[in-house]
Amino acid sequence: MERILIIGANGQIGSELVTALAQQHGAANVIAADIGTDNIYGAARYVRVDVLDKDAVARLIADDDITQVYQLAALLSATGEKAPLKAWTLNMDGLLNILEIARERGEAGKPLKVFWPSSIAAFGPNTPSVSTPQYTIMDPTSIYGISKLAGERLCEYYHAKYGVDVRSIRYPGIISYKSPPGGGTTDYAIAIFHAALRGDTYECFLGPETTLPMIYMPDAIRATIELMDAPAEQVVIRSSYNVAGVSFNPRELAAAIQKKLPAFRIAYQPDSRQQIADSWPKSLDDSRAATDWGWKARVKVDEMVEDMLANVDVGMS
Ligand code: AKB
Repeated sequence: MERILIIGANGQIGSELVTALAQQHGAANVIAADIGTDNIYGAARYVRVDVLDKDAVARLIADDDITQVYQLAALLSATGEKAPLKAWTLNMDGLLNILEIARERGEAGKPLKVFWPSSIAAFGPNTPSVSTPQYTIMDPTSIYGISKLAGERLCEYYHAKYGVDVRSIRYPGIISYKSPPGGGTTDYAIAIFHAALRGDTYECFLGPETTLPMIYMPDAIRATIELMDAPAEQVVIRSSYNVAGVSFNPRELAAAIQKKLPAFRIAYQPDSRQQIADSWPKSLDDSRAATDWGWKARVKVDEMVEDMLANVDVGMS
């Protein structure tokens, strides 16, 4: 029986992962943790804890006999640029605290399986941008991307040196309707749906031809759970796996929305996020995830657009 802790549970991925893991393992075996007082999503027991407080997290893990931790607390790319030191501290020390706890518990005969999200932000301007390989040049330019690349190296190090069973995915931009976007460069692909449903012209902060890898939330959650459920010997890569969903640019996404809402209009006003997006891949080669643990994306753009338009709650935006 698994006992699961999700740190950063009120964020975009956490909010949906809590529900999926509670369904899979039973709500009594899942703890949602975050720094706020509110249990926003309510599918599991909620505990207020800061991932930067290592002793408090270690106590929680010991007291509740936790066997799996999802460490999702982070500042994303756009927010990170506004507070680089805060982003570095949260993103690196948060991960290091969890890896250290996993090392200590492993040495005490109580292994802790860890999931940590990397991102397409770990790549940079000199990375081949089309069908970006699993192993390639990585020269991230945002503080968020630098923290993701460093985090990947830490994950591989803790696995090689201490045998920590840590697993990771380089998430593309994740599109979802249940929680608001969280300060990323790919947020436009969520905000555009809110504007379309409100009947507003969407002013896009990226230019029309800015193609980026994206993934719809159900595929992202399935990838995460499939990786965590894979037998350890199949998880050959312990830095982080490329996982692809779909790739499109704002002009193409707007056109897909216009098929359903012909009156929808988009205008372009690129800001500082354009520079971040320009340094990221356009599409990913995820063949290692396919070969090693059977990953295959399912959701296509038109299906995603239809589902978003049917489910986005404009009251939330
Ligand atoms: C961001 O835009 O910062 C994130 C990411 C791609 O990691 N969505």
